[in-house]
Amino acid sequence: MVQAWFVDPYSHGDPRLPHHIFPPKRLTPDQLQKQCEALVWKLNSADPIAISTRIANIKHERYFVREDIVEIGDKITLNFHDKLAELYVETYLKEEIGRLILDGEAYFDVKGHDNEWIRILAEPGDLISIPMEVATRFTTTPTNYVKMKRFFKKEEMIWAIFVLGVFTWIVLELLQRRRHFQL
Ligand code: KMT
Repeated sequence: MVQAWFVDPYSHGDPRLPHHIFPPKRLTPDQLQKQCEALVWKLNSADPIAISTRIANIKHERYFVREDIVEIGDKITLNFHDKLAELYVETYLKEEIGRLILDGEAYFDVKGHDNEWIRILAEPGDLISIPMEVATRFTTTPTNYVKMKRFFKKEEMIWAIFVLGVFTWIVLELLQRRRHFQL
């Protein structure tokens, strides 16, 4: 089961530590979904075909059409600690994003309906989908490294611009031909 728990609002140390409240209060995936709409899946089958099928089903269910791979780490990211501080600032997504952890570890914090932070531990094989317009922030764990595949609902803007460009060109060409025949 993907691990999630309530964050202690009075604990202000290193964000990469777990920051459990005392005693710890954990959430099941169902409770997590009720509290903050985040969806989680543990893809831990030994069978790679079963995993690909589950990913394909989740992509289909959530309408994920585009994906990329990102990684962040103290050995590969320039100004790693500044970047981490930037990613820990509360933000709101413009669209739902799914993230499948490929390597390393991270925490995704999501604000629940009662305005308290909930921390999701993201480990290899975990797929976490955070909805749009929900407060969220990110940090690695003290392992200082994570690699993940992200899933998006929208095609990249560049494709939209390309398609619009081709469409405009076709319309202009047709108009020009029409004018040519009318002369
Ligand atoms: C994101 O989408 O920016 C993240 O998941 C943060 C970590 S990877 C740069």
